[in-house]
Amino acid sequence: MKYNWTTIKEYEDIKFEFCDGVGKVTINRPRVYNAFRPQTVKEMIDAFDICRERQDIGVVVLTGEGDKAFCSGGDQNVKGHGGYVDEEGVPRLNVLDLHKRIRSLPKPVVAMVNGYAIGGGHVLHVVCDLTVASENAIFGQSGPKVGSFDAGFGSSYLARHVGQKKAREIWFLCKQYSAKEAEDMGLVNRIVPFDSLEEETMEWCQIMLQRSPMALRMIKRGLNAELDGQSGIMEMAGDATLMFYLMEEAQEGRKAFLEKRDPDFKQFPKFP
Ligand code: S0N
Repeated sequence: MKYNWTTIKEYEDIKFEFCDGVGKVTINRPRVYNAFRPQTVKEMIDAFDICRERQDIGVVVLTGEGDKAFCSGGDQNVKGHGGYVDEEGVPRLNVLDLHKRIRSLPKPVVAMVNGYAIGGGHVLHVVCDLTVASENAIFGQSGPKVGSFDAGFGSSYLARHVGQKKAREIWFLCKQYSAKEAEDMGLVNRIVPFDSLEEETMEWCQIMLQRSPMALRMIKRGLNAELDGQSGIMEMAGDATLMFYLMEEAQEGRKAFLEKRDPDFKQFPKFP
């Protein structure tokens, strides 16, 4: 099935499109197997910020262009002293900011893995909420082979998916794993033939779009909070405040202040 994707915003390194409640971010650097440079990451961060703001986007899909790679991690051509060097010559590791954006986005993010998810590209799918992969997808970390590592979400959150022993194996050996192996170790939610990848992913998105957005948001917050310490609690607490602001009880406090009277909180139930 073909989807009627419309462009949300034009970028140099990514495509950013919309269809039926779904925002799709596609890393568009197939010549380097969708490796990211600082510019790519900057554009993805911008697209994810737009996804956060737009009311008509309920779910975000992250993918790579073509049938070879989802993402092959940091672009080795621009790796310099202290990070990946941008146009101004500044070395950056701004992909970490993207990880935080994906994790704190109050909407589900689905990695649609269409080929290699390697190195920092593997970390990107690990950070997403769900992974739908094509049969030709290949997963793995390569850091210790090429002189990098991600001791953040790429390790600790990975271990939550696959367990400590397997996470250490993935990082220490830098082997590559088939889609089936990745599914067996809990890294992938669903595998489909390459030709059905977008259709299946969109089906999953449409199911989530039928669900309560606030319920999905709070589940994501709760699952994150367990791992994210004080910042995870802060995000969940922020949403609790948001919901409180929607209640008459909170509105009574504000109204009383503006009307220069004592608030009447006695009228509100004390749930057991
Ligand atoms: C993906 C691999 C296994 C595919 O192998 P295959 O099929 O043999 O194809 P190739 O001929 O190797 O590749 C095709 C063309 O694509 C280019 N290319 C592939 N990957 C990259 C890349 N990462 N950067 C630049 N170019 C790439 C090839 O050069 C080739 O081009 P031509 O035809 O012109 O020669 C295989 O390609 C592979 O192993 N790729 C490298 C994977 C890798 O090691 N990636 C980097 C790992 N490190 C990171 O990602 C660090 C990320 C990071 O910044 C970070 C920092 C702090 C905290 C967290 C992170 C994080 O996110 O991890």
